[in-house]
Formats: sequence, structure tokens, C-alpha cells
Amino acid sequence: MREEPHTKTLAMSPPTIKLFTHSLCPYAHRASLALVEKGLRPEAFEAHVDLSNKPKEFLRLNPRGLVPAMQIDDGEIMTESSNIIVHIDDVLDRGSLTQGAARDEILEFVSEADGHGGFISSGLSFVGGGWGFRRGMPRASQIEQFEKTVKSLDTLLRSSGGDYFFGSTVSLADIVIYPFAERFQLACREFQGYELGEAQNADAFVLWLATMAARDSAKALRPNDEKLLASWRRTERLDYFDYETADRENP
Ligand SMILES: N[C@@H](CCC(=O)N[C@@H](CS)C(=O)NCC(=O)O)C(=O)O
Repeated sequence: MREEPHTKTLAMSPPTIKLFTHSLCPYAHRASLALVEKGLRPEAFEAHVDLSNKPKEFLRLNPRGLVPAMQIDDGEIMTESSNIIVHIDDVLDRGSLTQGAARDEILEFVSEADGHGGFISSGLSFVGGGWGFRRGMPRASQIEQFEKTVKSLDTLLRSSGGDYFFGSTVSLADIVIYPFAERFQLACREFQGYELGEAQNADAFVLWLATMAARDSAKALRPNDEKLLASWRRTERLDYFDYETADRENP
């Protein structure tokens, strides 16, 4: 059998990806989801950082000290989860996450996901505000704003022609929202006694949550709910892992 020239083997070899992450951080969860959807195993790319005791080496590479931060083949460190997931989709061939004609719409959706008044900012304010949890329902205006964003995601799903925000395959749009949706669903049930999506008859959104939760990527990256809830009840903070050692295996 004729051997392939060595240079070709090198050109074809996939990039080495190192994701500085905290396995309980919802922003970092976006990057991990994108990488697992591309066929990588978490063990192959995760460099877990204890945010309550950041290693000097991590701060030297990434002085702002936030996760996620990604490094490809010893290249420059890249930060900001929404940029990182777009880059992942661009550099890894397998299974486009910005497929077809909707690419521009998906990229716009991703770049606006963290905006003021969107699902994420109004969800954080619904469950407590400032990354804390509050027991009981928030003010009427906070309920109204959050429900409006859930409704608008529900409307997008109803018109998408598939189970996901932009059609019948998962995209970066689903990935940018899901880590927060997963946490809000659990937190709303626990702290507000409120079923996310059901109060507004957002059936398509409820179905989407179940569809996403059943994906292998989501299952591989989800901590045990009961253990996570125990820490949430004790600390009453979504970002408790910034202040104490914890990870997906020991949330
Ligand atoms: N806008 C950033 C937010 C990242 C972020 O806030 N990460 C938190 C963990 S969830 C963090 O690194 N916290 C450590 C700190 O604040 O020192 C992104 O989208 O990547």
C-alpha cells in the first residue's frame, strides 16, 4: 500500500483545542456544548480552572481571569463565549452549527443573546438578580419581561420548521441559550415554584428544553441536579463556584 506523504498527514490533523473552563459556568458550558456537538470528548479539551483559587499560569495567559478562554494549537487566547463558539464552528469541519441559509440570522441571534432585556438577562433577574437566588416570585415587571422573552423564543420555534431555533438541526442559537435555560428551569422550579414555559403555554419552548436535555452533548455536561441544588440552597447563588471549589463531578 502506498503511504500518504507526511505533509498531507500534518495538514489533515485536527487542531488541538484547550478550553480553560469551569465545568459549572454557563458561559463556558456554551463552548463545551459546541465542542461536544463537533464530536470531541470533554476530557480531550477541558482545562478546568478553580475560579475560587485561579492558578497564576491561567492569569498569565488570560489576565482578565474569566472562563471560558480557548487556545488552539498554542495560538492566541480567545475569550467571550459567543466569539468562541463561532470560532469553534469555523475551525472544526464536522457538522456545521450555522447551517444553510440561516447562517447570518444565527450569527445575529448569537451576538444579541447576552443583550439587556433578553432571555438571559431577564432570566437572571427573574431568579434573583445579580447572580443570587431569591425565594418567591419577582416583581410584576420582571415576570412580564422574562415571560416576553420566553414567548418570543417559543414563537421562533413554532416558525422554525423543526425542533430547534433555526430548523431541524441544532445550531449555535440553541447552544447560546441552552446552558442558561437548563439552569433557569431548575432554579425557577426550586426558588419560585414556577415551571418555565408552562405558565405562558410556551409548549414549543418546553418541548425544545426536553429535546436539548436529551442530546448526548447536554447529558455529558450536566451535573447531578440534586447535588447542584444542594449547593444552590446552601449558597443561594448561581455563581457560588466563583467563591468555593466545585466542579461538574462535585457540584
Ligand atoms: N461575557 C463572558 C462572561 C464569562 C464569565 O462571566 N465567566 C465567569 C464564570 S460563569 C467567570 O469567569 N468568573 C470569574 C471571575 O469573575 O473572576 C463570556 O461570555 O464568556
